[in-house]
Amino acid sequence: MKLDLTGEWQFRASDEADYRSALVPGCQFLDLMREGVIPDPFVGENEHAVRWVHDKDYVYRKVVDVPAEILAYAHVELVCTQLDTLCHLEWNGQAVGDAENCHRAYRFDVKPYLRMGENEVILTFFSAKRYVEKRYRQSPTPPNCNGQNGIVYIRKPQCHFGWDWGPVLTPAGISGDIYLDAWTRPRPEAPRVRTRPDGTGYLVRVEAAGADRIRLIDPDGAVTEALGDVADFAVTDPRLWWTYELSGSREQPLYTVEAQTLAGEEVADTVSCRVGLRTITLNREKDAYGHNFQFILNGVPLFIKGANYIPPDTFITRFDQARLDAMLDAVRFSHMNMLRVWGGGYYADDALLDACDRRGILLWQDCMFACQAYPFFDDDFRANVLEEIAYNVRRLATHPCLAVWCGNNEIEDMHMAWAAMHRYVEWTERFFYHILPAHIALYDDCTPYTPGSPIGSAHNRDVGADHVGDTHLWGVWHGLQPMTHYRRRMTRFCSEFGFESLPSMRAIRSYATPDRYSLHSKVQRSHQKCANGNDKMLYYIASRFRLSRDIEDLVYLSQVTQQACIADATEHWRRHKGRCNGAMYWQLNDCWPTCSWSSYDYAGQYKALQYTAAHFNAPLSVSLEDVAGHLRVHVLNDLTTPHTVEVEIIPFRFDRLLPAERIRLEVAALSNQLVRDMDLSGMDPRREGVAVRLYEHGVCLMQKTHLMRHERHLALPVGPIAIEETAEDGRRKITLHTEVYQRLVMLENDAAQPFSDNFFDLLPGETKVVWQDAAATLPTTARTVTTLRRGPAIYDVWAHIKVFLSPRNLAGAAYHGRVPHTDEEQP
Ligand code: BMA
Repeated sequence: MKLDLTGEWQFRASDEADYRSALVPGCQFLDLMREGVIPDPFVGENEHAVRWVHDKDYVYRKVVDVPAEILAYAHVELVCTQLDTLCHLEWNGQAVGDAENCHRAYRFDVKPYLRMGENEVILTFFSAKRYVEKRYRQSPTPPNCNGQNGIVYIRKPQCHFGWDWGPVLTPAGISGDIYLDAWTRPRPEAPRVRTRPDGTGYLVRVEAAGADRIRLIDPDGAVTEALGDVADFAVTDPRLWWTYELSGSREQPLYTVEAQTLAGEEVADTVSCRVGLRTITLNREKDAYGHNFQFILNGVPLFIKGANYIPPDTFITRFDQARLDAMLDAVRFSHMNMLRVWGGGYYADDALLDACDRRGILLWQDCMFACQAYPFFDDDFRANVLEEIAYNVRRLATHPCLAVWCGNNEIEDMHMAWAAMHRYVEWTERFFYHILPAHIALYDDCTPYTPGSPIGSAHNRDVGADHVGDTHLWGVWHGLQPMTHYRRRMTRFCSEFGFESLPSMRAIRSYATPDRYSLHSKVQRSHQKCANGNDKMLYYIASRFRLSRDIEDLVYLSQVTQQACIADATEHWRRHKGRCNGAMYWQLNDCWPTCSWSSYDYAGQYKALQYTAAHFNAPLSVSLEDVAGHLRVHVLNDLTTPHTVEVEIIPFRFDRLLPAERIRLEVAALSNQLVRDMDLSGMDPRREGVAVRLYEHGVCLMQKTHLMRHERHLALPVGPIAIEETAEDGRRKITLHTEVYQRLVMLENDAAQPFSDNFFDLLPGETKVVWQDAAATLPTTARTVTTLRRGPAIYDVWAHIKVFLSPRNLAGAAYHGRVPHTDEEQP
């Protein structure tokens, strides 16, 4: 029997006498906001004004009415699925235990302290910030480049202490479920399930200690069952789990496993999980280019297209199913087949895992260690994290979406900084190369493991090299390299690369008033956590466009610059599929409204990148490569079937179309094909371009444009875009028409829902229809490169110079701009 204890609680700072009302799950910040004690920390510069909150301890209290029937059970435990973080628990004034790890559940025996009727439960949360400061004073760790030193001592999302995209707001409280769990008869353990192909079928092996009966229920509800606590099920007609792009279906088939105890004929207890039938491996074999880094799903080599996922809210408990669904709709919209759950936040929670299982999105799961030296030599620390790992591996292992366990984020990348602390380096190797994989294998011996990201050929060897492992490439942005830099990198798998942009105006309006919109205002600067981030953004924008001082123009300019960079790199790596097998940009989402590398902002708005990713990630796609005055047109097919497509190549002047060419071809399964190599030397680079359309069954799948100069050097014509809006089947139909070429058209209106396409070019004479699932109250408007309010030219020049005046930027350029030396001969 369970008694839910979430809902209304009381709380107070430990130095106050009176309780206020609280909501669980939640945290002290949300409760203080609800009670009107603090303003919203996301607004203005409030983040700084509410810092005092971290310094205090908080007491959470609830009076629980315990019914007599619970007392009749032999065992009663208080279960907390997530406590954030340092917590002392009391039941009716008696200490029942302590918690110190936010990444695992805790169970406390409260049976001896229970009484019928009114009971009082008190959880005291101690300041994580003060604790970390104290531990650091006692025993300093190597410096943290992302905020407060010593945060490695606490097992809590490391980004709570600030990151280069996140605020310093350190929540404390009951952030998961909390309930009383009462039972008498022994219950089955959570089933451990292994699935493997067996001839044409699948074998499903289930072990569930303590179970009397195990059942397997197929996706249609047909039940097979076996008595005992171990069962082997032969599935003769398996319905395989695929990513949605390969399944062509929005829902993946899931099988349910139930482990039951029986009382005679009756079922006493059931523990269940959902599984998928699939194999996933990470191929790291030697090949012509070094060593591969390639995910293989059901025998099919994948090109991974995806992004890095950070905690979707600083105050995580308010990220609900509706927001998760909207975010994963964006992931599907942009044809991503994998998300990387980054190591400075939380392990994927059950809602994310279930949704990715259903939708067919793979997850790369980092263990929660990021960018720092952790004290693995400390026995208590190690015991604590191994407990956390065991808990999460058991929780995640049965999920078909789980593609890889990864030891950490960027720890090997940081060793330079620890030169004087050999003990850390030694133990980092011991932990991530030996202890951790052995520990994971105790609970999951099926999922691939990689010690860290990025990874080289061995510990601290070839990290960041192109012939082996995965890479985090920051030559563009942190390294100030030109946006085409990534074309020089032939990485085997790029698990991070990124470019910052401003969030939507919807997000900006949520934290700044119009008089504070300027990038130089204190508010905007406090919503930009990357050192010199705004300067870098302007620097890159000015390399392509003329700058504007208008914030709405800057939102547009930063977003179109971002999408161009990520599109160019991703398409380059996709064109070299087989050698490179994945491009996951940094980062999908935000934890608060901010300027960052995300494509999906905190307000749930798609940036230009989210829209463009729908084209550059599409499994059937056209890619335009410019090489020395030539344009190469490629068709990319990541699907397991051949496709007959038509490619239309349309040269155009900015005021009219020139004669086009249409090519029909069959592109084989899982392959790329070069369709045309065009010499562009006869074209006028300032007034002409080439558009390429990809058709299948007569339907235009996408259109891309190649221009020979950056926008600032083009003689773009100015002309109106006619916009007509009608309602059709409850959706908004937006019809656009133009007589002249329009570059990078951004549609805007006051509805929150995304458009079916945005940030596209319109050719002279083109009519295009865009859909939106919404009823906006104001008409849709279009912004293009020619509608921007250009600032003085000196502004562009200054943007170029200013970036190089910062020693920090120069150091970044030297470090990130290099191409690492490789020990191994490259072919
Ligand atoms: C990466 C990440 C993050 C960071 C991002 C942007 O390398 O792993 O730590 O936020 O770069 O700098």
